[in-house]
Amino acid sequence: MSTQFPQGFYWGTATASFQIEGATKADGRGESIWDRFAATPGKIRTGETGDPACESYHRYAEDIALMQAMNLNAYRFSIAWPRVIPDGSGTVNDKGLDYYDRLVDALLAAGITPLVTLYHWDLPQRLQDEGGWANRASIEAFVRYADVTVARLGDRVKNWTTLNEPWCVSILSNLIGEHAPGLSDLKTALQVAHNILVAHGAAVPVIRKRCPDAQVGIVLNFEPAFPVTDSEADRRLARMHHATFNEWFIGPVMGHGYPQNAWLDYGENVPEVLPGDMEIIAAPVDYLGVNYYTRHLWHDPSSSDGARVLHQRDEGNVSARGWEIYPQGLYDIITWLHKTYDIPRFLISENGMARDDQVAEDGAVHDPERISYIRQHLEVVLRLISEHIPITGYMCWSLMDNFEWAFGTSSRFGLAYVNFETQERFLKDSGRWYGRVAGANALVD
Ligand code: IFM
Repeated sequence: MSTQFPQGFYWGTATASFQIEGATKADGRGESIWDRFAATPGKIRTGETGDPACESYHRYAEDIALMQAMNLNAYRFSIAWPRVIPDGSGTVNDKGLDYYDRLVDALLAAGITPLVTLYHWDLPQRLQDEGGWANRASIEAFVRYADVTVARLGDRVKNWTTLNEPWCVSILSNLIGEHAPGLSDLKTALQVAHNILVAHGAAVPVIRKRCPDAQVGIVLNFEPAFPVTDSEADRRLARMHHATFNEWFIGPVMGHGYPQNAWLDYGENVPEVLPGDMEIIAAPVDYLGVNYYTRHLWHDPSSSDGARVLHQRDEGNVSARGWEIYPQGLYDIITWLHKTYDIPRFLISENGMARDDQVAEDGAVHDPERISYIRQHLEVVLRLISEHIPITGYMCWSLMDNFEWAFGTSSRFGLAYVNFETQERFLKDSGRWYGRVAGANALVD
């Protein structure tokens, strides 16, 4: 198999506004649900807030220099809605948009294509006070925010993603409660999941109208699920994970609706769906962003007596987050998506590894496990491309260590190391290696 990637392949990294920008009160930015959540004692493992994060609001030129040092030709980042419309639905804050103007111009001047995500979780707090995504008013507010933002940047930004990981926005944030706003209610979570998909679908034509030559898509996170044994209980758990985690989001977006098994299982908690919603959600997209990190194994010990073991977690092969490293899962997910849905193009919009990085005596960060992780996943990408599946690029999560949500700065994913005391950033071994790969447009040693 060739180690060469197609010409024009996007080599990049991904970040999100709240995770890197800092400056949470600068230039009229409003409060987001993550400001409120992070300021609540006990919510963030290391007790940090979004300030200073990586101070990218002021240090974006340093970030771009890192990208240039890695020969990257694309950058996936998100826009902070509360910078653009501080209370979510009221006055537009030009100073917030000015920041993204500067960032986009600097990226283009460096030969780096901006891939912009409109919503990576920093909902304006005022909208949450009015019910958040469970309130349909947020849909309208999001569409207006998308319109305003694309109107300003659409002359230069041609790649637009509506949302990042609606599973996290809904289930992780409103049922599991690990993310802002930190609720624990299934009915709310499912209504959030539905409304945010409607917001995605409603924004797609608005983005196209403002930017007729735009490529518009959505980013979903996927996890293939496997039963540990061949017991019916384990198989059912794996099936339901697939339905609720994967199909629940991609199904409606691609016009297949919600998976019936999960819909029945959710019983009276299913969301209210208004006439026309499913058609809105299924607005045609140009690409699907796939975020992939790990697989999920399911086991019910109480009903697996005598059952044959099918899949076992490889305990010696996990990241610092405890996520099993399973590159084959990326192959499984993309081939399943390709066969099941009519998806024009794929972008690997996130993939990367948390590691307990330490600065060595020689002043460098040696992270061979991360290199191996990325290499194995890039081998899968090459295999998929050789099977004629259109994959346009690979965005490593992440450009640099950053504010990893409930884990604060304790969970490092960066290709660049960040000293959070001094804000000094420099490439780890993985960043240098990734730069050689991007420069050669091929999987090199
Ligand atoms: O940091 C997150 C990112 O914001 C969304 N996808 C997963 C990453 C690692 O947890």
